[in-house]
Formats: sequence, structure tokens, C-alpha cells
Amino acid sequence: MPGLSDEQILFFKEQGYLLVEDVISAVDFQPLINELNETVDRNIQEMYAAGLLEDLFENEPFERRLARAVKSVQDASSASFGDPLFKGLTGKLKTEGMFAVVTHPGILDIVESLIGPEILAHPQFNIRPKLPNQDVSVVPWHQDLGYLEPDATETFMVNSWIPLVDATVENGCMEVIAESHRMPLIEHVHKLGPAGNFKGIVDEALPGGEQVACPVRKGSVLLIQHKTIHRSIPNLSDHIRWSLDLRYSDPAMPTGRESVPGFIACSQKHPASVTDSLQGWLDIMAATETA
Ligand SMILES: O=C(O)CCC(=O)C(=O)O
Repeated sequence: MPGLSDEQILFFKEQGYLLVEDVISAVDFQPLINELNETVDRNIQEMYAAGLLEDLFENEPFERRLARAVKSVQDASSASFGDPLFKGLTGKLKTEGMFAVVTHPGILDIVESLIGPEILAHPQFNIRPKLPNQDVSVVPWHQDLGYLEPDATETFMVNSWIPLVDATVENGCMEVIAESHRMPLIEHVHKLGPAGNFKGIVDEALPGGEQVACPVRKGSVLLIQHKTIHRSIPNLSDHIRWSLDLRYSDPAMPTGRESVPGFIACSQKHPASVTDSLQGWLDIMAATETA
């Protein structure tokens, strides 16, 4: 994979976002999707064994099974990520399948085109199963920097937003405000979004740029920067919009999350510093937890 063309780099630097088509093959996603399917199955089996579910929904595919199970016990709009059916399916998942995507050569080539060959896999990342009509998964307008310490203001960060199913306007894709990466950090206020569970920017404080809906096919990647204003819209479809948001930055620059380590995903200067296995990533995390 050659990374980005000069034209793509220019677009990203001028607009603050970029869609890159066909970066990750279905085969490369499969270990992660298999793990997620296993976890969904385990959660459903546990609830079923406890008499809390009346069906195992075994014939439902990846993009529907969790949603069907949740809907059978509660109104999806009020489903919380703390509910037992979501165990191991949200947030900072560290598994072989996740490590394979975070360190995917196609992604790292893209990031290298933008920040060079010294690349930190940033500590702030997420996996998100966004269920149909689920309030807590509708993310209001924000800048990623609004969620980081201000020491990361000057750090050039690449956020790779990666759907595991085709992301569409109907199932709640991302929207960005073009050129908003040139704005300073705008005040983020608490309790925004339909469930009041996110920090974000109130409508009155938004800059006037073009609001661009960003459908992304599975395998493609949407890139944004840490000051690009973005949100994700409601999922009005009948299936789950699974996605990852991963960030990368220069290891020499502050991450804005110093209490949690990232790991070196690529280095020409210090090749021995590269974390090349899930175990290496887990060891870094364990060393911080016991420090
Ligand atoms: O995936 C989403 O719904 C929101 C993602 C997001 O806001 C982000 O990557 O910062």
C-alpha cells in the first residue's frame, strides 16, 4: 500500500478530513469480527442461562444479533453500554483482532504519509457498536482535543475512523465541518447528545463551515484531525453500525492522555521500540497499572 497521494495529503491538510477507499480487506477484519461474534455469543448465552433472555438469536448475523438481543429485553433507545449484553464490546478492547487492525500496514502507511515514520498508536481509541435508535451512541459535535489535556494542542494527530459494516447516513455515519481543524479549541460543555452522556459543542458556538456527511464503506477509512469538528448522527436503520476510532501521533509529542500509554507502532529511528504483538501491548498496559 503506497500511503496517500500528494493530492490526498493536500485535501486532508486543507479540509481537515479525508476519505481513503479500500484500505483494509474483509480477510484482515475477520479476526476482530470473529472475536466480537464470540463475545456477543458469550454474553447472550450467559443472559439466556440466567433466564434473562428467551432466545439466543443464533441465526442473526454480526450486524444484527446484539441489537435483536438488546431489543428483546429493553427499549434500545435507553440501552446503556454498561448493560451486561455489551460486556467486552465497547471502548478500549485489546485483543489479537484489534491489534491487527491498529497495526494494519495500510493504515500505518497512510499515517506515515502524514506524520512520517515515527508513529505512536495513541492511547485514546474505541470500538463502538452503535445500535438502531440508541441514544447513548449518538455523539454530538466535538473536537477530539476537547477530550484530551491541552498539552496536546500542537500535536498533529490522525484519527482513523473505521467502520466494520458499511456506514451510511441511515445507520449513523460521521459528519464533519470542513476546514474546522483551523479553529482553536472551542468550549466543550457536558451533558450533550440525546442521552446527555457526552461533552460537546453547543450549536450556537459552531463555526459556519460546510457540514459534510461522510458515508464510509467497510474497508475504507475516514481520517480527521484532533481539532476537526465532527459528530455521529442517529442510527435509523435496522442494524448495528460497528466502528473503530483509532488515533496516531508523533511519539515525541504529548498525547494529551499521559496517564495511559500508547505504543510505538512504527519507528525507523528505533526499530527495537516497536510493539509487534498483542502481548507486548498488554505488557505495556500492565507495567503502567502496577507502576
Ligand atoms: O463513531 C462514532 O459514533 C463517533 C466517533 C467519534 O466521535 C470520534 O471518533 O471522535
